[in-house]
Amino acid sequence: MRSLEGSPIARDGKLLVLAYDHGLEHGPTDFDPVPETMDPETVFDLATHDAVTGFAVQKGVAEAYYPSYEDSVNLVAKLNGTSNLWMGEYDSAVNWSVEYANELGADAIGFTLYGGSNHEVEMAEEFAQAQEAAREHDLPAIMWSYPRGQGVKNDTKDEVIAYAARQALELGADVAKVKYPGSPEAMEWVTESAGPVKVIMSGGSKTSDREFLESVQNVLDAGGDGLAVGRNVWQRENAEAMLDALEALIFEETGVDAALDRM
Ligand code: FBP
Repeated sequence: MRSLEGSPIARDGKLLVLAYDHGLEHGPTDFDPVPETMDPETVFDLATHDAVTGFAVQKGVAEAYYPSYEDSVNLVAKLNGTSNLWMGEYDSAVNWSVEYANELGADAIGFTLYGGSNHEVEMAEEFAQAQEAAREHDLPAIMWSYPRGQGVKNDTKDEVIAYAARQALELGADVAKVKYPGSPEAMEWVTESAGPVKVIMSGGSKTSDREFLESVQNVLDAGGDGLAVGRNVWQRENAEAMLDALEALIFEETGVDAALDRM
């Protein structure tokens, strides 16, 4: 495991990764709620907020926009990804190498693993190569650990998410990004399963301000280390205010009510 001490993608040991790979993973309809977010610059500008410790994008967006933001944004190079048009068993194409991500100025790599998919073996082998290359460049590896596919009946069940967190530890990730398992008790089991690996929650589809902040608080209370979030930030008209609230909650430990007052 690589310690995140000294890495810009963590602040006081906590992470707030803003994710913006949805144009590939879901398609442009994700930008409908706030049409300006179709323009990557709009979301890159959000990623300059102090609360954001890393910004996760795919290669093409990084190539086109990161050179203008390299002084103000920490790049998480999301190395694999697949469109929603793919109808086969869950899989994720590796779209760029760690070497190229490093050349573009990446501060960390991001990699999806679909445990339970019929393609799990190939994906784990690809992760092994990426993880070892990341070690050579001293880049932390964040695993989007999402059990899905033929072997997985319920991808939000506590034992499935604890397994996802454990898989991240076993395979050498530094951070595991997992779905919230539904209760603080289940989340505690998930963070214990990950050992020293940092566990961050996947944001999910947009919910109310309070509901979303309470789920983040539950993750922190259960020993989690923050959040990787897309839609729950940039699908809001007041995305900056939500980042203000998340900064209060995650880094200043204010609790939900005081965080809501920042909005
Ligand atoms: P959200 O906070 O919007 O869920 O984004 C996190 C993320 O992991 C993105 O990186 C990715 O594009 C998306 O979720 C995938 O969502 P799903 O596969 O669950 O539909």
